[in-house]
Amino acid sequence: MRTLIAGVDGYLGWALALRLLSKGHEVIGVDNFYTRKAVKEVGSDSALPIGSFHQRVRGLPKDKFSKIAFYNVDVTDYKRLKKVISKYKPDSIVDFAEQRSAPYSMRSRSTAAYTLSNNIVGTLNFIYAIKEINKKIHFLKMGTMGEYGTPNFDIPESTFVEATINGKSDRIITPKNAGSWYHWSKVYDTDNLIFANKVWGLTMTDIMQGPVYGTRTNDITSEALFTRFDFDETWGTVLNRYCVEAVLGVPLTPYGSGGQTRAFLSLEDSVTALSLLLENPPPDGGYRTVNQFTETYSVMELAKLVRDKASSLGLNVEIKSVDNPRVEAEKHYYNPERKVLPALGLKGPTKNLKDEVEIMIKDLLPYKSRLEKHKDVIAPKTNWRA
Ligand code: USQ
Repeated sequence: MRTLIAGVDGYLGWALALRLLSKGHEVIGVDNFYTRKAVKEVGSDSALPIGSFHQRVRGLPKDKFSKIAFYNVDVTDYKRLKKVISKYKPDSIVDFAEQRSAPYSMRSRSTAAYTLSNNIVGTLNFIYAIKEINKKIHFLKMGTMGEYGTPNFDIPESTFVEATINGKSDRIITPKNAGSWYHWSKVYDTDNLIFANKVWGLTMTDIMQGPVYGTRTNDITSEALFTRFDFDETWGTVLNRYCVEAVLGVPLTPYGSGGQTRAFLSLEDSVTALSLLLENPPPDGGYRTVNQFTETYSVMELAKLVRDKASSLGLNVEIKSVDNPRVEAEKHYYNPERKVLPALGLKGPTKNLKDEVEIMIKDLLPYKSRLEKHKDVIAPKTNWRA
C-alpha cells in the first residue's frame, strides 16, 4: 500500500509513518513544520526531544523501516500539493495537516481565521486533487469527537440519522455542536466531505477521534524514534499535560469541577486503528464515519488516576482545580457508539490506562530538567470568554 501522510512531522503523523513503514508499506510524507513554529511561539517545546525531520529519517533503523519520501509543502498551496499527489498516485491519503489546537483557535481573530482557512481550504484541496487525479484514492480525514459536543443523547457512529420534525421524517447529517473554532473547522470539513462524496463519489473515512495520550507505540523503541509530545496549555492535551505536571511536581489541573467526559485512546491504539482503517477501506465511492476511541473518562477521574500512579512511583502530586477557561459543560451525559473499529479487531484498549500512565511518567522523568525550562507555559491563559 502506498500512503501519503500530510502532517507527517506531528504527534500522530510520525507515529503512523513508523507503523506503516514497519509493516513494509510505502509512505510519502508532507509537512510545512507549522506546529514546530507555533509551539515555539508560545514559548514551549516538545517534552521529548526530536531532531529535524531529516535527522529523524536518518535515524530510522534500515532493517526495521522501509524508506520514506518527504516534501515540505503547505497543503493550502494547491499547485504544489497536486504535483506531489500526481507524482506518487497513492492508494490512500491521510490528512493530519490541520491546526489541531482548540485553545490556539480561541486566542484571537487572526488565530481563528488561520484555523478556519488552513483547515477548510487544506481539506478542500485534497478533495479536488483526488477528484482530478484518481477518484479511487481512499481519503482518510482526521476529524474529532469534539464535533459532536456533549449531547444529552447517545452519539451514533453514523454519517446520517433519521429525524422527525412536525411529524415528517428525513435523513439528516448526524447533529454536531462543537466547542471551539478549531472543533467547528472539523464540522465544516465533515460537511464538505459528505458533499464531495455525494457529487463525485469519492471514497472517504471521516474519523471522529478523541484526545490521544501516550509517549510511545510499539515502534518507538529509542530516543531517535520519539514522536513529539506537547504539554503547554495551547498544544498539550489533558492526560499528557497531567503526566508532565506530575513529573514536575506541580498540581494537576482539571478545569472547573472536572466532570467533562471525553473519549480517549492511547497513541498505540490510535496508530493501530488508523492502520486497520487504511488496510480495510470502504468500498469504492463509500463514506464511513468512525468514532475512534477506546474508553471514556472524566478529566477529574484521570487526574485522580495520575495522582495515584505518580504517588506509587514516589512522586508527591496534588490536584488543584483551576477556573475553567473554556465554555463547556462540566456535568453531562456522554455515551458515544463504537462499532467500526471493534468489527475490524480493535475491541478495547490494548493496555490498561494506568499502565500506560506509568510508562509515560517513566519516559518523561529523564527529561525533567528540559521540562523545568518551560514550567510557565502550563497554566491555562487562553480564555474562551475574552
Ligand atoms: N482540560 C483540563 N485540564 C487541562 C487541559 C484540558 O481539565 O489541563 C479539559 C478541557 O477543558 C476539556 C478536556 O480536558 O474538557 C479535553 O481537553 P484537551 O485539551 O485534552 O483536548 P481538546 O481541546 O478537546 O482537543 C484535543 C486535541 C484535538 C482533538 C481533540 C479530541 O488537541 O486535536 O481533536 O482533543 S476531542 O477532545 O474529542 O474533541
